Amino acid sequence: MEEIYVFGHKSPDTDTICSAIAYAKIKNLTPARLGEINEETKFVLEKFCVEVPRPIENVGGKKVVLVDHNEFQQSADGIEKAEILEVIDHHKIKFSCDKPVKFLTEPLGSTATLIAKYFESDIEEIKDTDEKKKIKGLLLSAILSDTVVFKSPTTTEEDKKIANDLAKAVGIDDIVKFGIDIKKAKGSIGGKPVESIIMADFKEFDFNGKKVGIGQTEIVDINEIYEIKDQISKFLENLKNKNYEMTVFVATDIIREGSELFFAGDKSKIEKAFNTKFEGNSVYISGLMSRKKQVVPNLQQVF
Ligand SMILES: [Mn+2]
Repeated sequence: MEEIYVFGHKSPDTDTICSAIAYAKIKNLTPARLGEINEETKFVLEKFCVEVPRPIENVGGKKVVLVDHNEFQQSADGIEKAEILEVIDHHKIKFSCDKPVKFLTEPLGSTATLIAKYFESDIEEIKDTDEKKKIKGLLLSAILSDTVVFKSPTTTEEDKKIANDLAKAVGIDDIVKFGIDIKKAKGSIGGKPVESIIMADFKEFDFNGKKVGIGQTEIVDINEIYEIKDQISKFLENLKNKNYEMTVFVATDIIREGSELFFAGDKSKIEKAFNTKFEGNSVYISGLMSRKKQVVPNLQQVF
């Protein structure tokens, strides 16, 4: 039988990887990834004894299911020539396809929430209890990761309810502690090259024909970022000059619940987008947690 590949976006995060694996297990498909997994995802896969999905490069001519993304810019090479069977996603929609496609979307905190919600009965029907526990553990981890342990403004009551049900099923009593453990697994950024800190979770957007790149990292101590402030600004500037109208980096302190926002590009645009003054190339914005819900729409509006 011809293989059907399930994968999420480039620079994969925990929601992308775990949603791909979980959906593949539920529907007997082949999970795949676009790029290396991060430390946080590695922690989750090890915790539930699940293998890292195989990498996939060009998907031209292949049958595919997209999870956790729908923009071709964030997808695999050759996606224009792939046969897209399904999309399951919680991001803004920028998708078109010349054939009918199954498209499942809701503004929930994670793709994993959508999978847990709409495929609950398929999951319950799985006979192998070990396999069922793995699926639920992965979905739980992805929800906690993508909602930043329910602190992100993208979090809904449904995310919380579904996560709590999943936690019960896999035997995790303290869901918040488990969530912080997942986030901490990303580890300290100390000593890591600036490039890997910024590019580990980096997405490209097309705002009115202008290419904007936005990276994000989540940390438990923002001071680590202040120590490498100048290097970050320099890297963003070089990156912008190569390929972008603007580059942005969002360093989110998950304990303080705010972000230091860095940029390279037109200062008046970003000041207008966030209605704030930048000292140099960055500013701390309290309550800023979500690229998808806060950074992207604000920037898109000024472009
Ligand atoms: Mn997601």
